Amino acid sequence: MDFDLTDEQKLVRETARAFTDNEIVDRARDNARAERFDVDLVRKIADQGYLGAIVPREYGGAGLDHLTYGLIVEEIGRGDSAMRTVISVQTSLVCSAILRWGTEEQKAHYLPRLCSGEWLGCFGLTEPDTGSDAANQRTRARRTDSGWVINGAKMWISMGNHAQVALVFAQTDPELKHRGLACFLVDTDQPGYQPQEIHHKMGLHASDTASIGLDDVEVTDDQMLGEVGEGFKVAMSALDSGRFSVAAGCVGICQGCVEESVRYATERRQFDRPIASFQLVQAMLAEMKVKTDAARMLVWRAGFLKDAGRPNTLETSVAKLYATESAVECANTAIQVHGGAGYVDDHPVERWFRDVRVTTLYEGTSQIQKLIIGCALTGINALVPDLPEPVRA
Ligand code: COS
Repeated sequence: MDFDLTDEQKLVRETARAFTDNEIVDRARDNARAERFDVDLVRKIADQGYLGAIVPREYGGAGLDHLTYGLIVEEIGRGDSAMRTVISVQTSLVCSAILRWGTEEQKAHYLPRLCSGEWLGCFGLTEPDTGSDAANQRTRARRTDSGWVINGAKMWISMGNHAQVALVFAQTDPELKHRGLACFLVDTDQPGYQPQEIHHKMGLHASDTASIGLDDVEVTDDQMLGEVGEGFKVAMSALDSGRFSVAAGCVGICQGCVEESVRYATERRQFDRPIASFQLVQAMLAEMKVKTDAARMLVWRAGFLKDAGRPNTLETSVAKLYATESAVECANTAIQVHGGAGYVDDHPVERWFRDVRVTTLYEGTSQIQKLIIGCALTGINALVPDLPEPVRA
């Protein structure tokens, strides 16, 4: 087993680290305070090639492997989860879905624009009444002579107000349950696409979050991504990449918590000595360090499996579960190390604490990750109402 990164991976990581420190860190607090979705910064991130890191070069991407993509996302995640969310949504949820399920025409049309940042994309799966039970879509797509008409509503959609293209999941035939779902590439300037900003979030204040009304949105057949009935698999495969990306971003938060806490603890003096000299403070630093390293290893393992083309849904859920929960704990611990200073936004730990909380909720709650893991271990899907025959017997 080789834990060394290649020279290219090291270079990409160093570049992403420098970019984060030079361009993102200083703006993160001001953008959060102003609740500003920083389009200028998004453009810079796009110019770095970070919006299409895993998209092949022929479609305008950087053609990098997943492990390297994870290194970039970790660095950006350390700087600002709001900007990391842009990368995760654009690259993992939108680009990876188009790459895997799109026709040649769809790939050629959408991917270069998304990778360059000319367009942003969003992922319309969650609805006001449909969260964890993603198959149970209330949004409907009705067949017409010329294509489809979509009606429904989406909720908690990152970049829903700024995106030019939205992946919209809709039910074509409720009797078919998850096998009736379809995914549509909706141009957001189409009549009937009605986004609204969601305010007063706990964190991610610099991230654009929307609720979206879909009122008689007419789409053509060639706006469908995949076939009728493949929508659920489009969503799940995209989430396999999205969860990896969220996990990598959370490793960045963990790492940031360690670095900021060590720095603060060595500078801050109490009882005539740096607080870093106290065993109870060192214990907190050690706990964060262990969680950070373990989370990173799990993310790297998931990335390795993706790059090897091997099944990785289980390992991705393990990484997502552990990295997000660890980041929540690290942010909490980092505030403890900072004491009162950690309770205001002079230090990034305050923002990390608020921003990280959503990561155990979105792209599948921790409870959903545990059910995916439990199902892989036992062969029993806890969400199926009737136990399969051999298990019942
Ligand atoms: N990739 C491709 N296909 C997948 C898949 C994956 N990772 N996971 C499941 N599928 C397929 C299954 O193979 C099955 O296919 P068939 O129809 O051929 O049998 C189908 O999808 C249904 O799978 P399953 O029975 O496991 O679905 P469930 O409804 O029991 O559970 C969970 C699916 C709970 C895992 C899913 O609904 C989920 O992830 N929910 C959370 C949604 C979420 O993350 N929301 C956040 C939105 S983004 S902010």
